[in-house]
Amino acid sequence: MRNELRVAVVGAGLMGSDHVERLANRIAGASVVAVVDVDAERAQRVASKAPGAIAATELGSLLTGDRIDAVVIATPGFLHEKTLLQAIEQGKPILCEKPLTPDAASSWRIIEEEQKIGRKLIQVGFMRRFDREYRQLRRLIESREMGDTLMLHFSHRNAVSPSSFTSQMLINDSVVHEFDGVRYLTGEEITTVQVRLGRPTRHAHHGQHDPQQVLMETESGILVDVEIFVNAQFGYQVAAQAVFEDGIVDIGNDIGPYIRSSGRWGGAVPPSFVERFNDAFNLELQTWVDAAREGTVNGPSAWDGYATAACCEAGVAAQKTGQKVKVALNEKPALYSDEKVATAA
Ligand code: ISE
Repeated sequence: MRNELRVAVVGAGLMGSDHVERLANRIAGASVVAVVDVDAERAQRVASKAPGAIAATELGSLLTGDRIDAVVIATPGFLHEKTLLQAIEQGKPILCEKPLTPDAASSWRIIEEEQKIGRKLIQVGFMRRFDREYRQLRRLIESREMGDTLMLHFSHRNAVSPSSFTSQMLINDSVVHEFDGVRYLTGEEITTVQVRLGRPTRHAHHGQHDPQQVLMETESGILVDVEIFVNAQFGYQVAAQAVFEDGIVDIGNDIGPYIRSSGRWGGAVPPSFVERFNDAFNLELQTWVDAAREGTVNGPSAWDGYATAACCEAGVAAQKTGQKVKVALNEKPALYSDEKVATAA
């Protein structure tokens, strides 16, 4: 294996800062050498969490030369394309937070650039694939020990959302995880998406419809429903129920320590995705670092980023009409042809 991976983290917000802290303290074989953010003060503050890391406001000059080996992209999705193209041009391994880019056409441009290099460089930050229960459910589906999978029901609930979180972001930033989750769990592409807008909560922000119900179909006809509710107040929950011919499986129901105390029983609800997916984030980063040091990718690829971007596009169109919208995908290029839909075993 190569020497320690020298990483530049681009974007010093919540996720960027979390990745810096994890890479510095919990991940083996990597060090953060630079934190890049347009806000110099924020870059400096986050860089100070990683010994020896410098702060910068631009990635450009850091990429050329021999100062960094790999890039983590944790800026908002609409800024990903430019950074991805810069890093691909320099042949650097990339961990790109989801979404790869906000729409199918720009994600396809990334696929085209990666093909020019001729090898995979990108892992997309779909951390559910690294969650223990998601993996167990996928194995159960694959094994067919309870027969065929017929339906998947998902609940995706956030305690609160920022006031800037628009209706479209419920699809592009939140349900994007279920688009990938369905593809990962079933090994099938999603063929249609429909969105139903019912009674909104009084906690929804102005211009935001919350909750929403997203319905999908997969290639073989598995029916999927997702409740996305981003102001659910009580805490964070990402759960799924799989309906098989011969059984029902639930994951993500906070079966932590069961406590009896002071005349009450129960356990704790995680406040946000950072706590809920803590172990998955560690495994995601460690897997990325190990693969990057070997010059490979061992996680959700640019193809997965593109396919989910196409689902998001269909979802946003479906929000407007309430109708079923077909998901349009280009043919999968040879570079990704060895991948089943579900990578990251
Ligand atoms: C956030 O960006 C995430 O990625 C979380 O996993 C998701 O639950 C949340 O809804 C998103 O806003």
